[in-house]
Amino acid sequence: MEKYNHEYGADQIQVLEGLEAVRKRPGMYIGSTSVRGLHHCVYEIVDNGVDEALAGYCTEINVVIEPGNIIAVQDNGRGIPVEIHPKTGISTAETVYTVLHAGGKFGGDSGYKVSGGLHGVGASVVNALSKWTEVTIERDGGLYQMSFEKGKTVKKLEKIGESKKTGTLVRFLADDTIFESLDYEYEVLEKRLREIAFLTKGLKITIEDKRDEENIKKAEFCYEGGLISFVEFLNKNKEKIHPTPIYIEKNGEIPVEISIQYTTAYNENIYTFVNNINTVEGGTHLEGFKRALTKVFNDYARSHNILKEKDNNLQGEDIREGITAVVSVKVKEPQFEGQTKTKLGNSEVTGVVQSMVNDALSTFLEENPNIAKAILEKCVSASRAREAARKARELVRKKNSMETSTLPGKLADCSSKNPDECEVYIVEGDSAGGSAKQGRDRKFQAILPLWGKMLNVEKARADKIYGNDKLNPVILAVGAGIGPDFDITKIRYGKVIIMADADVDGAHIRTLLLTFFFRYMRPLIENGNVYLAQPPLYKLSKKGIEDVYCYTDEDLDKAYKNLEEKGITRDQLGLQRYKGLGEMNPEQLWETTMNPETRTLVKVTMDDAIQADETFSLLMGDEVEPRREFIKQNAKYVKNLDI
Ligand code: 1YM
Repeated sequence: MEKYNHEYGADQIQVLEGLEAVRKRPGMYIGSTSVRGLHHCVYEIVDNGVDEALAGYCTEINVVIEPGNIIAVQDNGRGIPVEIHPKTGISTAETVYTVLHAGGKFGGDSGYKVSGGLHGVGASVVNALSKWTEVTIERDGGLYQMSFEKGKTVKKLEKIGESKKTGTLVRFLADDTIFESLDYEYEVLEKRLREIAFLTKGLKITIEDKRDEENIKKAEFCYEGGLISFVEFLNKNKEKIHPTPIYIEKNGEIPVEISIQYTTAYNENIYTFVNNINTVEGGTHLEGFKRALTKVFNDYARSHNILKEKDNNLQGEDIREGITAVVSVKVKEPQFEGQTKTKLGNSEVTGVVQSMVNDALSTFLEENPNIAKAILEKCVSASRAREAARKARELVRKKNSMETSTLPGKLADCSSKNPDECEVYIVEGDSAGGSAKQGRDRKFQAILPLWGKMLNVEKARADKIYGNDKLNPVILAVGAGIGPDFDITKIRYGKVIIMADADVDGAHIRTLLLTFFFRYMRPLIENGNVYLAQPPLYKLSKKGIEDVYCYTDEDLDKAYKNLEEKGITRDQLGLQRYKGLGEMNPEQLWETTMNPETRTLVKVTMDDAIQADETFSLLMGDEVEPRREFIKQNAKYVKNLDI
């Protein structure tokens, strides 16, 4: 066995100071110490395997969540180099795991790294933020291992056996004194790994959650179609305008890869990635794509007489109606801007994407006139609908401004007129609305009951939304207009609270309202004005003790245990399960769900809204199977699936 000798030299002391800095200010390196940051650690390690795949040496990455929230990531690449690194005097592998920002710089002849986490940090940061890390490398016929605690080497890289294979296995336990929680969400990791598989054509990625041995979850992703498969996946429940997604790519200085497919939906879904990172806030690549799209389709429409001389040009939004697209670019030195650092700032990218799409897409359209015609028909009808929507909006605006004093008939308004202290509960159903009206504090709480079948925002264009009799009360009550006219400074309530049953119908109405706010009153969500009320699921009662309300099944278990400790057994307790808000009397509703002193409100984030928007087409689509599946996964307490 060979062992690398070492003494702490000046370099090593610097290393320790570097890792100490990571532990002192983890947020600076990993974004946050919430579950988001926790998941980020997994991505950092996976990214090293993805880089190896992009370099052409790795075909498979396996991720396992082991019992105790230990993460194991294994790839079948070349294995991290094991020889002594000339600069640090320790093995390259140890260098990668202990020197901040080591990454590819130590990698010798490999090109630039295109994958890589949001914050450009790597293995050493994950190592610094872990209770322990263990790295096993198969390379050059040997099996090597090293381990660390809180980033410090406790076992130097050592050859522990022979191996004919090559690859790297990293296992780590994130430090629970740094992260708020170690509860990895399987679904979140699964979604991201699927995304990486789509973006890395041919790479096989597996995930397995072994934490609960009675409920082991696993998935395997490998897409030979790359972005085409991605778009097919995104559109799987939608009606398509052309059967196969369009695919264009260019492998220049800044490689660009794009896939596009139009559907009969009315919204646009453009996902953009830079070095495999989802740039949720868009940026220069998206800008270039949109500009080219608008130009190519207008040029085509003019030259093929679909737009006559007297016609106005189609607008960008007309051309993006119903589009699903994925834009993926690789940039050597990406600059990330924006609130969540997910907006590409490199200005040189706009022109590169724009000219590539100009060339490739116009060629595609010339070669596929039937597809071009089908898409342009949709664009032209979108442009007519936009004009109709503008007129409808104007009508609503006129009508609403003439009737400023006429609030919706069903609204029970509050007496205060100060938006900062006012809140409106949007309540599902008349009976719950009745209880809420009686139970509220009428000084600052308004109640707006909704009833009947809501408009399906997914299947209606903007012109049908303005003036719709189910949505108009919401628009009037909020009081700040809609769509491009929405003015956040005019909102009548600082809190818009959705109060719906904890069942399938409730989930449905919540998703629907969130989608509506997301698409037509987005600043309301961005500004943090939208909330979800949390009505209890159960009540435990017994003469002589105060009622105990439980909001989840876990709450109920805890409550039983607490009461047992006080000598009260289960069979002494009455259990009421609330099937709906309507079953609560006004006092109960006030106490559990409306009283600011005792209630829990969940603030809706943009992430929630995006999720709702994505869920929406699933829930509202014509196909029953995905809807049943969604509801099974999201409404565990629903016993009879009557859908
Ligand atoms: C499960 C995590 O880290 N795989 C991995 C990492 C490296 C290599 C191969 C690699 C890279 C290069 C040459 C190169 C890394 N090497 C380095 C460094 N999987 C995982 N697989 N040979 C092997 O980039 O030239 C950093 S990461 F710096 F040592 F080269």
